[in-house]
Amino acid sequence: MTQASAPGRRLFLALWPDTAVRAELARLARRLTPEHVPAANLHLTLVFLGFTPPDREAGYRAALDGLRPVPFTLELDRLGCFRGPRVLWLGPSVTPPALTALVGELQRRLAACAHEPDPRPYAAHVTLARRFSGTAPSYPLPSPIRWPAARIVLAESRSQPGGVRYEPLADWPVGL
Ligand code: 2AM
Repeated sequence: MTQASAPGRRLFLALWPDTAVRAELARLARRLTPEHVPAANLHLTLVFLGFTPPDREAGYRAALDGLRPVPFTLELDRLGCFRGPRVLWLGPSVTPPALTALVGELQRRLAACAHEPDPRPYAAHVTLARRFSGTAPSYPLPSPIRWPAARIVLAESRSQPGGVRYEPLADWPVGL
């Protein structure tokens, strides 16, 4: 007898780009490598929540109720590679204090729902490519991408035949 898998979905919180920023990120990724991720998948992870049963998801949503992040702008000017997963990423050489504070606040709120924070220090990055076979171009990027934070999204990561897709489930505006 096969056992049904427990219900739940793979979730994360991310800064979601608007159309213009997404287009800029996608243009850069396409220019850098044919192994770029689909434009629709571009985002900046804030907190990875992992596999989440429905009751836990409801708790997370309640804990994030009334979130009012302070506005900030990312200057994405630095390319790098995570060697193990062969990820090519774009990030800020200076992480805005408001972004660090936001990730801290999210972690505090989620800890109340027994979320276990990632023990690694937060590294703000946008994944531009996976299974990247090249060498990251030299730092700094000639023309940084400016990203005024506008929207935080609770997203689901779905594995599909064509590859992984990220589906926004809920969002919170920044600075309203
Ligand atoms: P990435 O930010 O390096 O691309 C959805 O899977 C998002 O959550 C992706 O952005 C992904 O990595 C990030 N992610 C996936 N697994 C993770 C993990 N175990 N720890 C932290 N972030 C993870």
